[in-house]
Amino acid sequence: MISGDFMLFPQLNESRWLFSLDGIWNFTLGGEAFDENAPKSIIKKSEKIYVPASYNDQKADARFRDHYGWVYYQTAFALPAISNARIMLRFGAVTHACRVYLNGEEIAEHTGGFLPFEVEITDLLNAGENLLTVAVCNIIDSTTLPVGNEIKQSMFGSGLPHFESVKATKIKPRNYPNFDFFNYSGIHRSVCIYTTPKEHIDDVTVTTEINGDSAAVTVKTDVENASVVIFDAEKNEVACGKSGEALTITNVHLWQPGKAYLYTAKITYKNDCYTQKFGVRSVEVKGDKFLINGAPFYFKGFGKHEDSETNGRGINEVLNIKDLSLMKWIGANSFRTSHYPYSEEMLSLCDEEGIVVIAETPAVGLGKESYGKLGNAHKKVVEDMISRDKNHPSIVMWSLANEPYTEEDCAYDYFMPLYNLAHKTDPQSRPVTVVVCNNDYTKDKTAVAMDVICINRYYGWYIFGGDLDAAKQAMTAEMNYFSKYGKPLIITEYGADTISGMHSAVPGMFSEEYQVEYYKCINSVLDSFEFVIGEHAWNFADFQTVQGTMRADGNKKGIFTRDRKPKLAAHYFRSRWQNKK
Ligand code: GCB
Repeated sequence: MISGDFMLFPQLNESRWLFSLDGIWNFTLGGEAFDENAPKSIIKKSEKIYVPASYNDQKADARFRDHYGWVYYQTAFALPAISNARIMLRFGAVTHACRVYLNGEEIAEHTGGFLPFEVEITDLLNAGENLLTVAVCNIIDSTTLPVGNEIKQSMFGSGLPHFESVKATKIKPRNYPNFDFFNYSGIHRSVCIYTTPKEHIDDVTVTTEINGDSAAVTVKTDVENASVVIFDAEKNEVACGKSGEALTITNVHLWQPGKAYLYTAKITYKNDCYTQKFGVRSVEVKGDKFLINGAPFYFKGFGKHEDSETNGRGINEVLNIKDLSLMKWIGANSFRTSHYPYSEEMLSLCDEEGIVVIAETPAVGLGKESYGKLGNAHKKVVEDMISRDKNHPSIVMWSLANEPYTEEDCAYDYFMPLYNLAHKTDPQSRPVTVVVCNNDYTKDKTAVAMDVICINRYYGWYIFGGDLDAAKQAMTAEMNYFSKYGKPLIITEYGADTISGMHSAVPGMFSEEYQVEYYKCINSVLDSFEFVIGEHAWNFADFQTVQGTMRADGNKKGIFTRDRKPKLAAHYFRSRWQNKK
């Protein structure tokens, strides 16, 4: 059994145990085809690998970095005697698809690399040692999110006659991402075992409504008649009642960008209890403004990645702390979880730190042909992401996709049901968007149908590279075009690759000075349009990508280096953002 609908973050409390399986596991690289025998026995000649983290950069070995296909993880554990409980095995994220085996028997299968899944193991455990094996596949193609290209071999030279002899020999298959970040893979987030009483709470949904100085708070659960007690941040009880009832908090403290305030709901049902943090805040799009708690909000910040040296895309909580601290240092107030749902741990940290988040699905790289091929995958990831993340006050908008092809009506027909689904699934009905970057923006009907128009644009880099005068004119023309829709617009990406330490008196592409001049130029355009309600520089930090002629050890558009050193542009943004609105 796999549960995907209800995704309460595991917790240790009076009624629930929580055991971590993170640590050093046994590991072996497999091939393109799934090996039936690998999960059945202890992996022979295994290597050591750390969980959670990508496996790609943990070894000084290109076979790990460039691996294509299946890998096998294994660990053994024993549990203390636990009676009368339901025992769950939970994975925070395994990228991209996996099969899970307990003591040689397959117990779960999951597709989608950025959201949690869990399986009940109460009746499957041995009294002593248990063997847990996880087979993980990293193949991406036109049916997966994110989308991969349908080629498996090195592209260079293909089609040229004198390369036919090379092609005829065995060239190792590889993934060709249709996106610009490294296809890091493996067990990326924590693995744990947790218990609940047999009769238990599976889902909690908190909604709030501000009425003057007070707020009505409703805590819904999947079980009937749970009792609810609400505590303020100082742990004083401020309201109590039953699940489903509107409870009143008087003299309410709002959750504000940069000034977070969290309440805690303690929910008790029979012998089970669960505590859920929440914030009281409102989000609304009105005319061409984005209102948080009724006040216009200007998004200052970044598109980001979950990406770091050695960990790859694996959760890195130290870096999460550092990143939010650097955001405060630079005067940013927000980021987008480009291009996939980030860890629950990061979103909770944003709740605590008052950082505003645009949460994005892993739908990146969608060409026109994707619309017929993805089946229910996109719908499911929208539902699952919102079910997991609905209670985070930091999240103020959902992004359905990054840069899908939207120059034709088929895109509108594809995205409108997803737009409606997101609104329907979200108990707060937050604004919904899709982030676009079309060659001919005048043909796009999809982005402008969303609650907020979100545009990625690279005038002065990919288009008019090195010519900031032309970039300014093109950006002005595009903003003039979008101003007629009467909707708010965020520039969700703009940027220039910059090699840290490269300087030029006359700013040229790739130099730190050019990055500053580029941003000054584009920002001067953004500042002249009232309906522009945000600027997210691409990217917060340099990050790893597939190797290629366009990338020198990854994408260098970071305002910080990959190890979080500020480039010149960081100081420029710091003085801009500390003084802006
Ligand atoms: C984009 C993509 C982003 C890339 C960026 C770039 O438009 O959304 O994933 O990394 O451009 O730097 O090319």
